[in-house]
Amino acid sequence: DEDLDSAASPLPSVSASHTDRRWSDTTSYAGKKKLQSWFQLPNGNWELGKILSISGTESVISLPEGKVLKVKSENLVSANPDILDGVDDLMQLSYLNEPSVLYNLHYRYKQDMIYTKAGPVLVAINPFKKVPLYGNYYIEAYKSKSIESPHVYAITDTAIREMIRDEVNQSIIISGESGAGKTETAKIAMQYLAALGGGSGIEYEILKTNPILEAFGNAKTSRNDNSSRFGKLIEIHFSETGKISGANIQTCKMTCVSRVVQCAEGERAYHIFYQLCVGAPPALREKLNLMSAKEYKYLRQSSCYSINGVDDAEQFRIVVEALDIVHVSKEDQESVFAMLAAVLWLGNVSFTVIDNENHVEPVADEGLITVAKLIGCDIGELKLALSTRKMRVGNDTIVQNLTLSQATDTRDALAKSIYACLFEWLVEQINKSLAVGKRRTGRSISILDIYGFESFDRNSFEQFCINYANERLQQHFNRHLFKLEQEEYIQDGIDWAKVDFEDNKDCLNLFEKKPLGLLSLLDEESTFPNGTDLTFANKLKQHLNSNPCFRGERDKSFTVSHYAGEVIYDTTGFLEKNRDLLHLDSIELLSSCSCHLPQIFASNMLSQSNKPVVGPLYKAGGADSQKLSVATKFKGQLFQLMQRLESTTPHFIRCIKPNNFQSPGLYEQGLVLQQLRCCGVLEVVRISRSGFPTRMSHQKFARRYGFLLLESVASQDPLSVSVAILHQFNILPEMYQVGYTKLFFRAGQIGMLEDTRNRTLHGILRVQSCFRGHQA
Ligand code: AOV
Ligand code: MG
Repeated sequence: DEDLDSAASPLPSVSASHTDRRWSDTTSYAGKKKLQSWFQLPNGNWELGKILSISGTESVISLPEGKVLKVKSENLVSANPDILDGVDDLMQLSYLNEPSVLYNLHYRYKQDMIYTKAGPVLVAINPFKKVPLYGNYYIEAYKSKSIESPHVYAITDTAIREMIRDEVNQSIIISGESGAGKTETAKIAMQYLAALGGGSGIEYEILKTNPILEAFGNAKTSRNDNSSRFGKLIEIHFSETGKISGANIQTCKMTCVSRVVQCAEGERAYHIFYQLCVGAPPALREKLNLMSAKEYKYLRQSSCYSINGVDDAEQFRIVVEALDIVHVSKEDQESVFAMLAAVLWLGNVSFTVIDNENHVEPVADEGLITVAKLIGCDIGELKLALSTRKMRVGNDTIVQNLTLSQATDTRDALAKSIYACLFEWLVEQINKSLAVGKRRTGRSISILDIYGFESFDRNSFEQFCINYANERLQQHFNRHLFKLEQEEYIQDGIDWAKVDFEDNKDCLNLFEKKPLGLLSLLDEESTFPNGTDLTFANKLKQHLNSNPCFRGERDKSFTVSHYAGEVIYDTTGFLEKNRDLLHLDSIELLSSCSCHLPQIFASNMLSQSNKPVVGPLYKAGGADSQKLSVATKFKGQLFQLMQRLESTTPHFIRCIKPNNFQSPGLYEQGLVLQQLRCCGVLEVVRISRSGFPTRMSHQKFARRYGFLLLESVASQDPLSVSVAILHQFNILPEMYQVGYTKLFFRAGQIGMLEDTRNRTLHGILRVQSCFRGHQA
């Protein structure tokens, strides 16, 4: 028998074997003879084997089913002792390698312990079933710290405490692939915050924004039955007393709402359409001339109308109740539903050819008549808006008839615009209702929940935008957990061995570089009247082939190497979706309507210039600013979101999807590993373990804990006070480092001091109140 340590080398991707070994050496387990080791099966999964013997470079191991194998020793990876099974924090593992991490997460997952810490990051594995971890009992337990195991509640509690302690705004940033559980996690965090209370029911109102935004912004995709199609940052404001005083929601608008008019098989349009169709009470049905979902062409494109286990009618009642609570009046609610019905009926508008040049006009059937009634416009004007376009020639305005495909595009563009405006308007109403905050302290906790990374069989403009957003988010994660962290050590003169991490700046560059990046080239091609998806694809291949993250593909496709994997994009429809043209004729139609929502939409479109408007009638000067493309606007919104986050202390939650079937209990090692790898979870643990995650300036430290000193220090400078505190509390030298401006601590060290401080303060308060009691 020889020492197994040298035989067992970690996998390349977790390499850095020097540091690995250093860690193992610091544990009591190190040096003892290991009996267990990980062995990788041909299918890629890892099995725990018992080592029977070792001779030279070969080992004999026995696998659980009794199979005995002779393997190369170098293919074995150290396993942790049983005593470490299921540790709360991956930082506690003696051997930090991929199979050990996978095993530990699975060990916990099997017992419904879906949360595990990876240093500062909370890893959440989607259970795809109800787990008994939530509700008031647990909220109270986490508040009083009688439970300490990792949880969304715990991380939210930390955010609250740090907001109060450091007087810095906090953010909870949730990431993960589509269907990994981000939106559910965001709601769980909100639940914990809401339990802090606020008065006047504001906390209840905040919770009720969820069913509304999900109804209008989520849809069933092939990855997730309740997939968010918009990004959301909810900022919750606090009063001096630590109660909720208000909130604000900022959305990164649905990249394009093409799902309204176009939907893949097996997927659905936004939930609210189906909820309305089955849930509207009889009087409303009659008023809106509602039919069942199957009767609407927009919804009929996919034969999927319902979702397993979801009662759309019941959801409709929940949405209506929520709208009541966020103070959307009954009258406004009816207008909202009328807009939805108008969108559906627009899809049923059909056209007939009126001349031999294939020009068309809408058929004056139930569809057309109902749309006119619902938005409150003249049938004749609606007909004209859908089938003609005004052109200016010299000083004259001429009217041009549209062909069938032009008219269909015009109709669909109108439907999409109405829906997009409606969503925006709703968010605005919700924000008005949540802005009740009396005296604002400026303190807040923000929760970020966006659409997760997506890779389908066919990926279009929507995936392109979503994955770009995720790339940005990943950069934020990298910056905070790797770059800034390490820069801070170096700046403060701390002895530090650098840890490498996967940087995604090449990929971000591919998107953002000017003038030769994906976004710039897309915008450029979109402004060319003769630009097509094919010319766009060719331009990409011509200019970007040297970027390591880009690869041109056959036909009109290209591949991007994202941090989370390669995705092939099909450029079909890219230009049209990016232009997202709405003719001025359509806007004029909306502004001529007698109903108030269409009027608001029209004026928003014109004033915010957030809608590219085409047509000869727009005023000179305004023209260019109105031509912002969808991708550019999206980038702008994304940057705004990220900017808000920049000034906050981030808390990261990484959601992991254990299988692609939305199925409980199924834990696919390969899939989990791929997600752990691409978001750098192991590297985070490595940095945290060798690093000093807690830090405090000398001044602050002296101020906060100085009063605990038994002997007053002669010299009053903060550094001496700090050092005296460290000595008095016997904090071991390897547990902290003294930097030029700050003290750096290893994880968990400050907790003990905080406890002592709280106990002491508590004692003082008790003495004081006893004293007052005596006086009374
Ligand atoms: P996502 O937000 O990450 O996807 P969701 O939060 O919508 O994913 O989660 C998908 C589904 O997983 C939910 O509808 C639940 O059925 C289940 N789920 C997630 N977390 C939990 C939990 N903690 N407990 C029980 N079930 C859960 V996307 O929005 O597609 O990126 O764009
Ligand atoms: Mg979501």
